[in-house]
Amino acid sequence: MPRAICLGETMAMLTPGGRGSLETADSLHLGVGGAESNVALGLAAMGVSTEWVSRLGADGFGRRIRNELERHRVGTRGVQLDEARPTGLYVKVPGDADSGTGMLYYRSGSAASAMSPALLDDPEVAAVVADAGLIHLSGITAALSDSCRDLLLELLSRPRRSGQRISFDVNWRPALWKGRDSSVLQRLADLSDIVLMGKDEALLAFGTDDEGRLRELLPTPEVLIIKNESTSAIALERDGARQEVPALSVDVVEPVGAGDSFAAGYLSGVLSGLDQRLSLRRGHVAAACTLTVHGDRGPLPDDEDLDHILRCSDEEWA
Ligand code: KDG
Repeated sequence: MPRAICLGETMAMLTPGGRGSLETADSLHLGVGGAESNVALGLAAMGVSTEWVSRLGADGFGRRIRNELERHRVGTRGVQLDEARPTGLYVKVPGDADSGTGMLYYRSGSAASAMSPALLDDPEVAAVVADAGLIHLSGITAALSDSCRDLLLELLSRPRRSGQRISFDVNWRPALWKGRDSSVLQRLADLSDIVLMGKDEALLAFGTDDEGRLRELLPTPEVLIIKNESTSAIALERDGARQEVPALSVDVVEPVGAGDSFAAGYLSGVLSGLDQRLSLRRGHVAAACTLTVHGDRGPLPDDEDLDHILRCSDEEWA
């Protein structure tokens, strides 16, 4: 199976103890969180050989993040250490399904925000990029800094070796785009091969959630994946084919990370040569596993159960 790399910032993640508010919590739980490394962990858990490319502070948080990824069989040879800047931090304040979940970022000036096109000249990074069958990126990186945006533009503009694909998750994060020009997202998405977005994100990032209009705005990618909240996911192929697969109905504990799990499930399906329908189903199963837990990623069914779920009839699925 082709190898994958996921490039983007990962932060130390703090969650109030007892899942209470920051005002009353007397402890903070320390974990690890980042959209692209969540996808890397999900891909590795689904048997895809995966490397994570990024930049961490040369501090305890950075070492912890690196260890955590390696512990889950995600390669880190393309991770640079920054002696001058810290690892980013974010605080996740869980809410209920209605009030949503709060995210507080402490990442401006972080080691990862200093990534630039020069990262691609690092021999280790160049080697993993050259070897990758799939390169997964997200709109979050473009929002971190001008140099991060330029890194994505450079990576996406370079000629790809035959068969190498780029997936791009729009990952709309309004807090990161404040005071920055988000119109670059359309260019980045249109330079990619597989574009993933929520219907709500499409409206906010591209001004429309109409399928036809989105295809007009993004004519180049071989497929656009549009996730319709908890209802369904749609694959719109360049040749006009359309496949819609209903989502699994689950009791949501916390939504953070479910989009990344969906991406990992879907992309692992594509890398294994599954068709759009089965790849979308894989995405839904992985997302459901994450929606039903507090962390950024839920435990997956074993291969046999997963295969059984994927191959069930449409009636059994819905
Ligand atoms: O998708 C989950 C991410 O939102 C979380 O891990 C933090 O990377 C993160 C971000 O930038 O929001």
